[in-house]
Amino acid sequence: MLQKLMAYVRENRETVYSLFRCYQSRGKTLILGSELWDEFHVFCQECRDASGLDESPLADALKKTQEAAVVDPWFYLDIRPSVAKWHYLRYHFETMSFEEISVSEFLAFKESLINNGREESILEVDLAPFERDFPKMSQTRSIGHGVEFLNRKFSSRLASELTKGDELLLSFLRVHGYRDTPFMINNSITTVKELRGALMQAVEHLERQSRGLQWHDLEHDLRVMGFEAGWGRSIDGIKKTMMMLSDLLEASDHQNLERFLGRIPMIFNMVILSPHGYFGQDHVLGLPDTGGQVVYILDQVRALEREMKKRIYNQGLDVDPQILILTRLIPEAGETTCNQEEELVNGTENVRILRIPFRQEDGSVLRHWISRFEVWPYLEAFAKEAEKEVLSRLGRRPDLVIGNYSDGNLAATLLARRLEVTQCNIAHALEKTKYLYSALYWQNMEKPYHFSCQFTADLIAMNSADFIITSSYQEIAGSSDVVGQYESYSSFTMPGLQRIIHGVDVFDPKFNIVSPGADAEVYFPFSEHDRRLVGLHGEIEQLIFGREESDSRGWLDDKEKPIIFSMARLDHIKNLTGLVQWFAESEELRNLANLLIIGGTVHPDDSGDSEEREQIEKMHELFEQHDLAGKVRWLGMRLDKNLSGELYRYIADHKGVFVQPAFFEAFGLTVIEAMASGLPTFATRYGGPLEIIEDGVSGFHIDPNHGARAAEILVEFFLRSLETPSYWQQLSQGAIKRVESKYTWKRYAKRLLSLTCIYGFWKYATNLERQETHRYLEMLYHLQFRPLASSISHED
Ligand code: UDP
Ligand code: LCN
Repeated sequence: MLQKLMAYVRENRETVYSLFRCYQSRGKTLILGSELWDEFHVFCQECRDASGLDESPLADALKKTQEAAVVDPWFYLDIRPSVAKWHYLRYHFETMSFEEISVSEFLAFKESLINNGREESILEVDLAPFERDFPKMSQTRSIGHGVEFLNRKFSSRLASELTKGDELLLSFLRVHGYRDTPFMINNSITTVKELRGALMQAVEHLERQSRGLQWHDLEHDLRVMGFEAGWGRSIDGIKKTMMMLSDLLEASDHQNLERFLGRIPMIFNMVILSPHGYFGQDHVLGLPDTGGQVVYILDQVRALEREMKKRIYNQGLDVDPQILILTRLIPEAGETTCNQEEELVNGTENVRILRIPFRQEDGSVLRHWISRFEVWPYLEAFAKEAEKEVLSRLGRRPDLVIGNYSDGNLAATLLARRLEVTQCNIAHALEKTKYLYSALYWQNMEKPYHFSCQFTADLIAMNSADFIITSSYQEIAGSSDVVGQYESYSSFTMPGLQRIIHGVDVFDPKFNIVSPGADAEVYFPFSEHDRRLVGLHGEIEQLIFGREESDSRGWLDDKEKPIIFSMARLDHIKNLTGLVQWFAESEELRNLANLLIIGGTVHPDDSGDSEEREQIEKMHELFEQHDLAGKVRWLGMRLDKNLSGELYRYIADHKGVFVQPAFFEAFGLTVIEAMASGLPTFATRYGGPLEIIEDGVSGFHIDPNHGARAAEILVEFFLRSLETPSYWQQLSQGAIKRVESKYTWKRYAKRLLSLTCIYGFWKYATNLERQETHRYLEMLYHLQFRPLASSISHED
């Protein structure tokens, strides 16, 4: 692409000059890709000499440009020709030269725009040199499938270095055990040759035994041959695991290796960190900073415990797995249980929420909720206290530490390094792409958001994790026209603080897509009548069709119309007010349907969150401006899961739809909940929903920046469903099938456990340790992050 572009610019000097001048004349120093593109069209129409320009390599490049920066005599561009690939270029107005430049030069130019043309000396962060020998993927379609790549890459290496590979497997078998009990093999097997012989002897022995026998009937004989527990419970299971290993010793094959590793007992307990927000089981969803992450973790631990128990049982062991969720203790916790130190998670045997307070510098406990943007000074002490708690609870190191969101991932980094255990990160939502120019103009946003801390913490945690799981491909590398959330960390600048040359590499095999599910006990199709909670219908009807009361605004006059439903935290990014506005501005839509919104509270004074307060006020303004009472009902309340599950279905009974209008949604649990219930769903095309929904088959994509078009899509759907009632059914079925086939917690738990085993093995067997990177990150933590964090606690 670059060569063709350069040639075009050389051969069409005048047209290119006029076009770039036209951009310059607009007087903006930073121009977004979409603005460049709009302007380009106007130029093509207005300029007589521009024939052929709209199909030229320059048009192609501008279409793929994310951003341009202009200050006379320069015009800088960053072009993203395809997912996760970048080129940086600059044009000189006087010489008309056009050349490729380094990312560092591009970022330095952007800094100079903020610093009034001054060049500054700045810390350049570059992780690339530390990872030079690390295996990386090259194809964009491999992104998010890191484990498959590692398996292919290393198993062939294992096979080519045969004896070394076999010895590795042997020594790996030796490291397993629980407390003082060894698993798999004992000291009587010391060489690969002995292992091969013992396996052959054991399999022959098992073939002579009767089929119903179990490990404890066989353990005496097998122990003499050199085997310990862990191979399986039933005789067939034990034999199968042994034969798998024999096959592997004969010829390494990555699929067999993956299956074999999944059978080795490696995971008995886990620690999950989620410090911010209100982490509780009741009355928390919808509170500030408290949404999908809490739902995700509570469903995740139930599924993980189930799967861990199943695996441990099948491995023939009698160990009860334990999972600890570490969160923040909030003494002034309102009607939530976040002031309790410990809680057993409902529906589990051994999963506990442990709450550890945030402490001030003098050791006193911080008593009230603070926003997720202000947690940074408290995390180090939190992680230290967590470490003590974990070791005393488990009596050993955990097998896996999982961090959640930026703060949990940083705490996980601190904990995993100290305990020397495997670290997994889950971002849920990265803030960086949510706010325009959040890095470049960080200084203007520092007071409310403290992005200096958050983005530094993100960089440290992302690079420190052994593996990262994401809910979608989108999250890592976006799409052909939208930059991925992780990708946005590959290079960026925060003037006056740091210039990130190479921060995160999305081609790193640490990235794996493991999508969450919707709790199938709660969110099931409306057509499953026997399971329905009809007892809740009175309450639901009251919620939907009741009068305006202290926790609601508006009511619905026409009960016959289908309902457009949306439910979310009342954050700016969720754009619930946008949806109300589209609805208000489309007469056709108002004639066809009612609108029901659940989110936040209707009283601004009840909210401690500034963004939420702003949205509440905006919502009231919309009601007044467009006279929405009678057509829109807004419930400022939080529903428990069973009630919301039945509410989705109730709305489906009446041929309603669900809309998720967010400016950006990292994944979107409400989207899969609504779909699992059978609601045709219309969701934002920015983020996870683009991948969850197949447009026109299992729902519809809408663009939150083009509200009128989104309203039209809804109108078209309702009209078509009126004409052909089976159309609604078709979309409803499509939605249900999509969730059943792709988004289940069972699938999630299996995959996460097998990833943990596989990364554990490769970390042991190769130099995946990344020691150099860790040393560099330690410096970044101490010299950059800590002073930034401590400056927050000294703010007035
Ligand atoms: N939720 C809820 N009541 C509310 C708002 C949200 O039960 O008033 C639940 C919703 O059902 C979903 C989660 O909170 O399970 C929100 O997750 P999502 O991924 O959609 O968004 P997030 O809040 O994490 O950004
Ligand atoms: C946070 C978000 O913003 C959502 O998009 C996700 O669905 C949720 O976390 C769970 O991962």
